[in-house]
Amino acid sequence: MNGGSPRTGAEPRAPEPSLHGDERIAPPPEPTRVFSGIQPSGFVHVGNWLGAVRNWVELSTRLDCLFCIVDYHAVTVPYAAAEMPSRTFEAALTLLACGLDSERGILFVQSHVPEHMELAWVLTTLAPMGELERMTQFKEKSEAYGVQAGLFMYPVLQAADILLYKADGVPIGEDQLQHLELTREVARRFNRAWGETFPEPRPILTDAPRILALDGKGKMSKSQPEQAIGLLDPPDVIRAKLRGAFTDPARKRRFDPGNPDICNIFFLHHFFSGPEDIARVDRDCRTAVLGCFEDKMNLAEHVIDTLAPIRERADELRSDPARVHAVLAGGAERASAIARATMDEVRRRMGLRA
Ligand code: AQP
Repeated sequence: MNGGSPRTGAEPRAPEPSLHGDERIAPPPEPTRVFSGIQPSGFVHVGNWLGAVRNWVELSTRLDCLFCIVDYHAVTVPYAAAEMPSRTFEAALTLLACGLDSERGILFVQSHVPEHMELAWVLTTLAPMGELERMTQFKEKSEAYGVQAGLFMYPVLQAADILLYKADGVPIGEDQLQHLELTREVARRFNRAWGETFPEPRPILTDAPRILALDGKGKMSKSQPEQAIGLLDPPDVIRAKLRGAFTDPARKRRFDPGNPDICNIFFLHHFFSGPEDIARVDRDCRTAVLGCFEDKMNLAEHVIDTLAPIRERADELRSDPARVHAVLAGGAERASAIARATMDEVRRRMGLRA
């Protein structure tokens, strides 16, 4: 099969309930403004796409949306300065190739709008230290890169990103829920201290809130590129990566029956393969008619076909880099107008620059 949007056959996982129990009874109202971000810390992968970006594209067709390449977040881990411009460009190009568009929503780069930093500083005065210390990402990244205040303050900057635009809907993957809960807490604290200013943003999750890495260990992420399928990976790279991917760990020999319910490859089929294929894989894996290798190569072709339109649009855009830069310049201008108005209000409420 192919096509730009993933197939979801049998639902692999129900969308997470929203943060308030009572919202399970009545669905929450549609958000009025949506904000989300992606780090230019490597290539955009199918985890980003299934967990967030395809939702951004859909939401941008009907809501007021801002999407941000959060480069100041990406500087919290070691990187080469010479690579940052191309990473940022590639992130923008990939998002546009996925279907974002300057006509529908604002796409911009965080460092082009300095008010993000200004609001982040204000919010540090309201962010609870205990909660920042408990953040899973802070603990994991501190272990990998050493403890520093940038990693510690990361969720505060994220709160500033969202609140600067008074967004009330944030389409993210499951890994960001903890950070968003902090944003909600900071918004409440600001409103209590300085008067009603910010909405409490809600998460918007897809039916794939957590895509696992190809080795099945942890989530697919940009910091492990060999365990992630890039949206722009060439077909041979996708085949090679899937060839080495983990399946049902209990299936040791070719004629052992497999259990698709615990197989990461079967989970991925739900987003790339048609319902008939999914049913066939489910049946033939359990009876060992289908081997893991053959199944992975079958999935690879579906992934390649599904991502083909994104790759084609990316190739077109690459031949016209000025278009990508123009979208980002226009986006920064439009985002800045909103950001300046919010900061004027924040300063006024706080008695600053009176
Ligand atoms: N594996 C995933 N499954 C579902 N959603 C995911 N997202 C990230 N990984 C998955 C969502 O994608 C958006 C952008 O997140 P990001 O820029 O933080 O992506 P990353 O790949 O996790 O990049 P990092 O942080 O540079 O990699 P690590 O974590 O290895 O350091 C978010 O909405 C995120 O939830």
